[in-house]
Order: sequence, then C-alpha cells, then structure tokens
Amino acid sequence: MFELKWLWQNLEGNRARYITALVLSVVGSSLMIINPYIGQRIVDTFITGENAVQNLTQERGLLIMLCMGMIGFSLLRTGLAYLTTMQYEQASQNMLYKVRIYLYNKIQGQDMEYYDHNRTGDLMTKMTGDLDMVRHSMAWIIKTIIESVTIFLAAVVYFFTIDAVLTLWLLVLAPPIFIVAYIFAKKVRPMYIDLRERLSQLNTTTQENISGNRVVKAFAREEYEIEKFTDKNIHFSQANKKAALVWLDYFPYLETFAQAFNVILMLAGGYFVMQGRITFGEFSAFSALIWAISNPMRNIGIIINDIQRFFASLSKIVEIYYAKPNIVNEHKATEKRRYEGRIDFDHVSFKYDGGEVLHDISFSVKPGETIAIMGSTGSGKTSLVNLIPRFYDVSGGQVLVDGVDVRKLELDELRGNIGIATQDVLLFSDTIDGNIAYGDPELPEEQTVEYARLAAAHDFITKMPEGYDTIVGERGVGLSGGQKQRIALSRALAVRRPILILDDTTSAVDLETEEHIQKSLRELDFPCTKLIIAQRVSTTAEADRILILDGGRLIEEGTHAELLAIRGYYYEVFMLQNEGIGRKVSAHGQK
Ligand code: M5T
Ligand code: MG
Repeated sequence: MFELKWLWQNLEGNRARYITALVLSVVGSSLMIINPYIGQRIVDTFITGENAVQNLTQERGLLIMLCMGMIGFSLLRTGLAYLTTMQYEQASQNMLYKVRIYLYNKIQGQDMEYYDHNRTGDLMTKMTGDLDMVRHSMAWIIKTIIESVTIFLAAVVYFFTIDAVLTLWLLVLAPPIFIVAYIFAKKVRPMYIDLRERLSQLNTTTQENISGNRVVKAFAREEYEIEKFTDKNIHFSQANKKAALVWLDYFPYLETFAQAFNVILMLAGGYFVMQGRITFGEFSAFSALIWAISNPMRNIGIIINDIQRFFASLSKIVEIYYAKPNIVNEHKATEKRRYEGRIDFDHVSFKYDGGEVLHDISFSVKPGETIAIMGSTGSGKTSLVNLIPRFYDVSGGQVLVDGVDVRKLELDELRGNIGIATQDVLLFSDTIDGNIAYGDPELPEEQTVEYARLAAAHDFITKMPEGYDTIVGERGVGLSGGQKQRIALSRALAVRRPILILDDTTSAVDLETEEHIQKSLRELDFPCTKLIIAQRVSTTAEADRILILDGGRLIEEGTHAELLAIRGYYYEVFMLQNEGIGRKVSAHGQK
C-alpha cells in the first residue's frame, strides 16, 4: 500500500474532485436499480396484477407518471455519467501533470551512477507509457470497479428485499467465480511484468538505434539492426499474445458461470412465480437486473488484467519516485562563493561497479597552476577529474577543493566554480551562440565571440551559413570532431570559472590550432586553475606540472624537464612523438 501513497499525495488539490467522482460513481450506479423497480410496479399494477384492466383505465395518471419517471431517471443517469467521467478525467489528468513534473525533476536530480545503470529507453517508457497506465487506472479502472461493486451490491440488496431464497440461489455462483478470478489473477500477473519489461527493451533498442544511426550506416549493419528490432518486436508481441490468451483459458468458465445466473433465475424464479411466492412483476425486476450481477462477474477478467498492468507500471514508477541519489544537489538559493581554485587529492581511491580504477592518488594543485594529466588509455584520467565536480564520490581518501572535502561543499556552488569540457562532446540542438552561452544565458554577444576566438572557433563559425545563429546538435548542421571540441571549449571558458577541466579537448584539432588555444589558455583574463588531460607532449610541455597515470596509479609527477630527466613513461612518450616529428621533417628535407 506504501506504493499507493504517492498517488494520494499527488492528488492534492484534486482530492475533492476525485472523491466527488467516486461518490457520483456510487450514486449513479445505485440509480440503476430504480428503473427495474418502476418496471416491476408497472407490470404488477397494469399488466399482470389482479386489477390490471381496471387500473389501466382508472389510474392512467400513475402509469404516465411511472413511464415519465423511467425516462427521467434514464436522462438523470446519463447526465450523472457525463459529470462523473469529467471529474475522473480532470482529477487524473491534473495528477498526471504533477507527477510528470515531479518525476522529471527526480530524474534530473539523479547522479551519474544512476545514468550509468538506467537505459534511456526504459526511462522514456516510465515517463510515458507507465505514467499513462497509472492515470488510466485512476480514471477508468477505479471507476469500473466502484461501479461494478455498487451495482452488484445494490442489486443484491434489492433482490433480498424481494426474495431472500431466490437471491441466495443466485449467489451460489459467486464463490466459484471468485476462485477462478483469483487463480487467473495470480497467473497473469508475472506475464504483465514480463510484458512491461519487453516493451522497455523494445523502446531501448529503438532509441539506441536512432541515436546510433551513423554507426549503423557506417558498418552497413541496417539489416542486423532490423533483425534485432524484429526480434524484440516478436518477443513483445508474443508476450502480449500470451497475456491475452491466458484470459481465454479462464474466459469459458467465467462466461458459463455468468450464463448460469440466467438459468437459475429461469428455473428457480419461474418455479417461485408459479408457486405465487413472488409476483410476475418481481420476477421481471429480477430478470431486468440479473445483468447487474452477472456483468461484474464477466468484467472481472478485464478488471484483473488492467489491475495487473497497473501494478507492473506502478512498480516501475515507484522506482523513480523513491529513487535516492547518493550525491544530492540541493540547489540551495544561497549566495555562491567564488573559490580560489586549490585542489588536493588525498590518498584517493575510486571504484565503479567493476572494480577499483584509481588507487591511492595524492597530489596538490595551487590556485592558478596548470596541470597536465597524461597516461595510456583506460588509465583513469577521466575518472580522476570526474571526482572534482563530484560526478562520482571517492571510495577512499578525499578530494578537497579550497581545502574542503568536496562532499561537504554545496554541490551547486562547487559545480558553479568549475568549467568543464568533457571528453565526449555533447552539443544541444540549439544555435552555436546558445551552445557557447549555455552556462550563462545572459552572456553578451561580443563575449560569445570573444570566447569563440580564444577557442579558435570564431573563424569556422563565421564561415557557416548563419554564423553564430547556425543550429547545431542533433537536428542541426553537422560539425567536425575538432569543431565540436572547440565549441565545447568556448562553452567551458565562457563561464569564467576558477577551475577549468579540459578532458582531451584538443585531441582532434591540428597542431597549429592547438598552439593558438594554448596561447589563449595562458592568457585568460581571469584567475584559473587548469587541469588539462592531453596526449601530446606539445601540450603537456607547457604545463606547470605533469601527472602521469598508469593503471589507476600516479606513477610520475613533475615538470617537463624533471620528467624527461627521470627517463620514465613521459620520456618514452616524448621520444616516440618526437621521433615521429623528426621523421616527417627529414622526409620534407629530402623532397
Ligand atoms: C578508467 C573503467 C574503464 C577503465 C577505467 C567511465 C568508466 C570507466 N570504467 C568503468 O568501469 N566504468 C565507467 O563508467 O575505468 O577509465 P577512464 O577514467 O575513462 O580512463 P581514461 O580517461 O584514462 O581513458 P581515455 O581512453 O579517455 O584516455 O578501465 O574500463
Ligand atoms: Mg578519458
């Protein structure tokens, strides 16, 4: 039931409306028995009663009134049904709107680890299909249940006032129906959970395929992808059929029981009429209302199906609803300080699910220093810098910024002090201008241009069809890898933060451009500590210090000259890269 609490909480503001809807449902369905009652009066007074002929002439007024009553109540019920549905719809739509915002915020508030573990397609399914299933349940399933139960009870009570024995005869059928329904519910539940999972897989495959379409085309793997999709589609479709077909196994029993109501009524009711136990009018009331008992029994299967789907979706939404990130950004609206930009790693170790990737790392960076980080691929460079903005938390030791453990700093403030260009560049579907000014939408245009210049991006931007107003990103024009990197660099510079992290940001630009960028970085007009992950000695040589990572360990640390002197990893890289340059030069010389 804890799972349902949040639904009630989110009905706030619409609770009165929702309760009104429930009450209207009860009232509207209770009214169902009025017309059969009037019918019973008409039959007994004007058709089969002892004085029927006499009454027809003398009490014509009553007959007309009863007939008008029947029409009146039918209209009333229709009106009520309209009102009721409207209340359900509005209350549930309003609730859905609220929950959707809440869930969206919740997903935004999750830490990186959450995104490592959750598939986009699955999250999308939760935000769309599952949410709608819950709304559908709040409006339609609850309505159907309430109305079925009310009609059923009203009819039973009414039947009892007419003849208890006949009613009991009819109710003999109820227990077996409930048993069948219960077995069915148990059987079909896991199927809907499975179905839900397959839908999410289908969505994940679709989403991955669309966002990865370039790779698919590059490897001419369309057919494979179509097969993969078809496979998921078949599974989904099969799961759907299986769940639907299981109903067919139970349907004959339920249907037979439902039909049996009529048979019992005919036999027992007919017998009672002949005996004079009940009047013909009462018998007609029974037969007019027998559906009120048999229909809910028939609907039980549909209701159970929907309830199981509801629970399958519910549990998925609850997963997001109550998800608690380990790293929480509270977005406190306090004054944000500007840091000096000191960074210390104090015996830091770090692990992902797979195992430890950083071991006992210690180093310090003074404000304003430029540190280059180098190391073979997979050595842990990205993981290391990710600890500074607290994308992940350390598993041992501590990372300090301005002398304070980052876990004790306010996250908005911490991240608000860091400009970062991540290794895989993501640009939004927006103008170039909008992308550069992403961190500071107020940025004046001259400044955007200024930072684009520093990042050596201005020239190519002005050559684009619409300059800074060119839309890039997913649905915009394509950019080269190096162009993207330079826009990402402009974006990171434009926020003017005291700590700047560049993860392989110049790997795709030519040496000349890189030189331009380095010059810009040296001459930034704001105080800034720089951590630059790079593979080229030409970049690292300029740094105040160089850190060399290998297999998650810090193996060398020092200036360019110092590291060359110890003839370790750095020296080897230096030789390798210079040999290359040497060869090129000599090749030129020969020409
Ligand atoms: C360091 C592992 C990865 C590697 C090591 C991002 C990520 C990495 N790893 C995980 O297990 N899970 C993850 O989500 O961690 O990875 P890195 O820090 O990304 O290495 P790098 O930045 O030095 O490499 P590169 O290629 O960017 O130069 O063993 O398997
Ligand atoms: Mg990396």
